[in-house]
Amino acid sequence: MKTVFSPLHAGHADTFELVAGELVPGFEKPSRAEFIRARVESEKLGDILPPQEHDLSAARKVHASDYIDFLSTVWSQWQAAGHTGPAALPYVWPTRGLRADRRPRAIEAQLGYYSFDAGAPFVKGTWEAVKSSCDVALTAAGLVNTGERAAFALCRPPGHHAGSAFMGGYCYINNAAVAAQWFRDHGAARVSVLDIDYHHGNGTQEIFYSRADVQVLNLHADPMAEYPFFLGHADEHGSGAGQGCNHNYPMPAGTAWDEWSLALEDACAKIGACRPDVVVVSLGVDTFEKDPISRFRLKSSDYPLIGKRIRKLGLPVLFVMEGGYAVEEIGINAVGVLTGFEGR
Ligand code: SP5
Ligand code: ZN
Repeated sequence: MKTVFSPLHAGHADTFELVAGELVPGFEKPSRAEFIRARVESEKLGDILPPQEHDLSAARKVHASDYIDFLSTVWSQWQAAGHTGPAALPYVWPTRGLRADRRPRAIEAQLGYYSFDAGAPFVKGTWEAVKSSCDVALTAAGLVNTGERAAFALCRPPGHHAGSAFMGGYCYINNAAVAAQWFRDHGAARVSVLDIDYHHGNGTQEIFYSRADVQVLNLHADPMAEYPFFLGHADEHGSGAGQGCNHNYPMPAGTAWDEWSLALEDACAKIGACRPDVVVVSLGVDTFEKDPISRFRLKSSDYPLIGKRIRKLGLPVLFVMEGGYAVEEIGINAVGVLTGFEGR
């Protein structure tokens, strides 16, 4: 299987996030992508290709155009405002009781207007990394569309928490959603997005919630107890034309392969029933037992079994990298899914 990777991810570095009332170095750091790339090489998964540059029209099909414009100008606006902090972060949001129909000029306010948490920091190289991550997904989608059985988009930063007009949870552009839409626009009648990251892919769900042409399935930690908290319950089935096309599998802390694999089995049956032309897998490996911010208990030996089950669908597959923060093992686990898919 071919991998698409961009070195531009590395400019999104030295970020910060709030953990338990303290600003700490971001868990979503450059070494994540480097460990995965190294494992792709050492396992001889296949060629590693640079992304082709795409314009932003594909991203604008799932994101509001003003949101994409905002992302591309955050850093220059932040600089122009004279801010000197190490990262641009929001601290105020138009929640219930405030007005969301007016977008203030101040960059501090725009950061809150276009986000749902303080988990998507901006530094100097963030936009270039975000743009390249989207290019990586689109380039890998192109490989699948021209006959590859599967491809690996080694995206960084990740994307599944980003919605039509908001960032959050380390995510800016929803790479998997952009790719799913791209498949729709390039011959696929139906697409399934299977999200196996530990956290619910609230952005992907929001983007496709009322659509029948993109099925969305999420296996994740129960939002009653875990981030992103405000979406991802089992009773969210889609709306309007999309009724019945969204499936959530919230699971408790401590979930291991025996239970997790039952959810995967059910999700795969629903994908089979949908008969999509292609499957996009939002591949997070923060379900790992040693993940520093998560509470599932998958083992490294479980990841190839995930790939093996996805292979059994008998469909073209685009793997899009999402989360995973146990940096030492992230390559073993992510590439384990891919070698499992390839039957080795
Ligand atoms: C793509 C992805 O996996 N995004 C995850 C965003 C999670 N943000 C909330 C992190 C909460 C961290 N809690 C730390 C507990 C440390 N013991
Ligand atoms: Zn995650």
